[in-house]
Order: sequence, then C-alpha cells, then structure tokens
Amino acid sequence: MKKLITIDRHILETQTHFPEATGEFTGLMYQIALAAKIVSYEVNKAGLTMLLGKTGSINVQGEEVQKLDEFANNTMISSLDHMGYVCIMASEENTEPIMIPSRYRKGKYVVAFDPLDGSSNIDINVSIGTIFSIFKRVTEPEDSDGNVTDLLQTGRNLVCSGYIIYGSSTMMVYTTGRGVNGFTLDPGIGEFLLTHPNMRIPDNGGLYSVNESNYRYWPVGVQRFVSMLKSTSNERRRPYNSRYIGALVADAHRTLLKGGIFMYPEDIRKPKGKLRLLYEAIPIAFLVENAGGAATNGRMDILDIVPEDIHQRVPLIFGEKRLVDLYKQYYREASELPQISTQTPDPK
Ligand code: AHM
Ligand code: MG
Repeated sequence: MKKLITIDRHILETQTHFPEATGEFTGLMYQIALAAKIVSYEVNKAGLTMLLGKTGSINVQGEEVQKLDEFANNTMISSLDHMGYVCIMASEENTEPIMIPSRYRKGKYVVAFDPLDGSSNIDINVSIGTIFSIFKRVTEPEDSDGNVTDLLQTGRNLVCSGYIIYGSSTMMVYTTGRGVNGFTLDPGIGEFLLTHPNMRIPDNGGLYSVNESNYRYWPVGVQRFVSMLKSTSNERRRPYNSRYIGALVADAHRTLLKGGIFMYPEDIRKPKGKLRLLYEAIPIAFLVENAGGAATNGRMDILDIVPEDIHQRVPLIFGEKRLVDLYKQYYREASELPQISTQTPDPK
C-alpha cells in the first residue's frame, strides 16, 4: 500500500534532523494546520452561512474588512496564543503587534501572518489564502513578552514560511529551508496529505503575471521588461502568456507549479509597492528560493531587506531565477538613464 504522509508526520520527521528540537515547533505547526482546516471549512461554506460581504469597518491598510478576514484572523490568533509556543504575533488585520495574553505562557517563536489574502476575491469564489512567517525570538528571557524587535527580522532568519490556498482544493505548502512540500486537505478524513513533495519551479514556464493596468505608472525599466516579454523578439520567440489572479497566494502557487515571473513593482502612485514585506513578500520569497527561484524588489533580494515597520510595503518580483535576473538587468539599466517623466500621457 502506498505510504500516506500526513502533514503532522512530515513535520515530525523533519524535526528529527534537529536533535535539539523540543517539539515546540512541531506543536506550532499543528496549530497552524488546525487553523487552516477551520478557515478552509468556513471558506467552503461562506456562501451558505452569510459570512460573505463586508463588516463595514476599515483595517490598518485603509481597506474594508470582510467578514471572512475577521474570522480567519481570530482563528489564527486563538490557535496560536495559548499553547506557550509564541511570544508575539503580527497580522495584516491588526495595527499593532499582537501580544500573548498574560494568563498564557510565552514561547520562543514569533509569527507574522496575513490571515486571508486576496480578500477582494472572496465574494466571487476565486482562490484566497493564508500566508505566514515564523522566526525565533531575539529578545530574552524566553518566557517574557516579545516586542517589535522580535518581528522586525530579515527573511534570512526565517525558521519556516508557508501558505494555505483555499482553491478547488485546500493545500498547505511550507518550507523550513530544506525544500518545499505541498499537502492537500482530504476533506473526508480532515488531514493534509503530502501530494507535492519537493516542489521546484520549472524553467521556461512562459508566463508573466502583473496588474498591467498600472503600466503607465511603472518605472521605464519595468515597462521595457514587460514589453520584451510580450514581443516576439524575446528568447522564446513568442509572447509570454499573461496570467494574473490578483490574489498573491494563488499567483504564487501557480508560479511554483508552472514557472514564469510575478511582478508587483513600485509605481508613481505606490512608490513603495503594494504588498507587505513581513507577511507577504518575505514568506513567499523564502518558498520561492527554496524551490530554486528568486525574489527581489528590483535592487536586492527580498530576504536581505531589514523590515523597519511591521506593515511596511515593498515591490515584489519573484519566479524563475533567469527571469528575475533579467528583470533586475532591465530595471538597473533604465535607472541609470537620465531620469525623465516615466508617466505615459493619458490619451485625449
Ligand atoms: P489584500 O491583502 O488586501 O488581499 O491585498 C493584497 C492583494 C494580493 O493578494 C494581490 O497580489 C494584490 O493585492 C493585488 O492587487 P491589485 O488589485 O492592485 O492588482
Ligand atoms: Mg494580503
């Protein structure tokens, strides 16, 4: 009989590589997988339970909070705050870092997450996801409250990152820096089973993914790069195909499986980019690098950026390494040109 590997077994077996492991990381990952199952269940029946639609309140990013965002946020927090594994958390939905209530033990891990990314897709039944970053705390002692210093770590310090995609099936994909593995939720038995071992980004996927409505606002180098991908003079001798879902987890999942390049560059209206460094760019970059790809803001690797704010935004470009390198080359060459206005005039 074929060996069935549940996510719990996989995490446990991965931990045997670390003789000093105390079981706390394993426990933390169980809790994330549990939260994922609960959110997945709600996402699947959202239309039935009237969870669809907006709460009417505005979150820290100035966006309307959707009911499912709130549910996913509460589920993540309540799954992680009481087990004694975590000393502080950050969520896209909370302006301030999330402290562990005084009645609970504090632990050595730090978790930053976007509880429900791509929320504009909720009402239209398109894939959405949860993204998370796990670090070890840098402050001491280990049983004290964490502080923001614990959260503002570069991606090079990550212990683990991953996402859960709520799509035609629910999958959890994670890496601890030793390859990327994907697990599909079997709803019959309520277990995540290993279905995508050792995921590697394929070469020559021939795909590009970007919100092209921002074209006129991009830096010249980005405009030229995208024009090159669409021309018949690129190295594939035919235009790259365009795929853009507008939900980072879904676009990242496709890029891991099918290759290509995803871009959310800075532009005149969003000079810092749109996506968030700590709980969107860093975890995706760690997965992509561990799958053989690369992730940059145009100038440096995403994983080398030191966050200054938990909700900091960053330009995010990731995918096949060859394409990411080419993007950097176009970006650099154009930024060395004399700077003139990069904005294409509106047609009259
Ligand atoms: P959210 O965290 O509010 O859902 O927004 C982030 C989303 C990403 O999932 C996606 O990559 C991006 O915003 C899409 O932005 P746009 O609509 O500008 O293309
Ligand atoms: Mg988000």
